[in-house]
Amino acid sequence: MFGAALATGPLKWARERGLLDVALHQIRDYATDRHRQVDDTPYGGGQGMVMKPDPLVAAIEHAAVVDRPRRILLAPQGASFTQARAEALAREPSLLLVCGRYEGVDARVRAFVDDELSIGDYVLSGGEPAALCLIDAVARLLPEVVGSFDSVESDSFHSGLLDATYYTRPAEYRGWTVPEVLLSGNHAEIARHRRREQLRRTLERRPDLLESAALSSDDRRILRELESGAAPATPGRGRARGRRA
Ligand code: 9D3
Repeated sequence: MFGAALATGPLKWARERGLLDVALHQIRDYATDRHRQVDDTPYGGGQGMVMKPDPLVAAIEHAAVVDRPRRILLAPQGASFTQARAEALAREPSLLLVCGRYEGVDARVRAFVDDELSIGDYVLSGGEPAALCLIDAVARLLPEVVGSFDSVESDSFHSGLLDATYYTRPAEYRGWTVPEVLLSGNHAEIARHRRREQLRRTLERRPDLLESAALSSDDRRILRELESGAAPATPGRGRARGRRA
């Protein structure tokens, strides 16, 4: 599951340059019984299986000996993994990501980790895809990994707003046009247009983000204007507006 993801794009690039090192440990390798069993039936009954503490903690302790990593259990009941968490984890010299399977892990394993994190409110079949999301989000914040510091700075979630809309050639595609202002070459106008688009989309799609976004007094004025439904001077935004007759 990890092979292709770690061998593609920025993760591959970072590993080739020694900026990122990922070691994989197979929990079953730490099982000591004849059947190499890592799971068992839950005390108290119920369906499904629970990961036994012993092979899992043995794996954690084996993996943790060298560089004293921050130990993170990926779990549906964990705290939300956010961009702020990614930024904090990117400052850690080393991370140990523990991936569970089955219905969950024996509750006593929690005493052997520092944090429990979830990537969102949906059900995965294990912690591995969540660990890959975490690795991707954290690795791209490492110094020198993403080409320019600028592109990280301007990312959505840095400002706390959604991205503006983007367009590339052709200027007209199947009757759909590009907002005039983007073709104008007027960079101040373009910056204003993009900020307005960010605010408009965030208000429309993720109003919850506005509560913690870094907003200027100009932004607040634009938001009041958008909320009052005042027709903005924003060509090309919808089908009716942007499409040629
Ligand atoms: C909350 C669902 N549980 C009760 C029905 C069972 C359960 C489902 C899926 C227990 C573990 C799992 C496996 N998921 C993860 O290990 C997991 C996860 C996820 O499912 N969603 C979001 N983030 C994460 S991080 C690890």
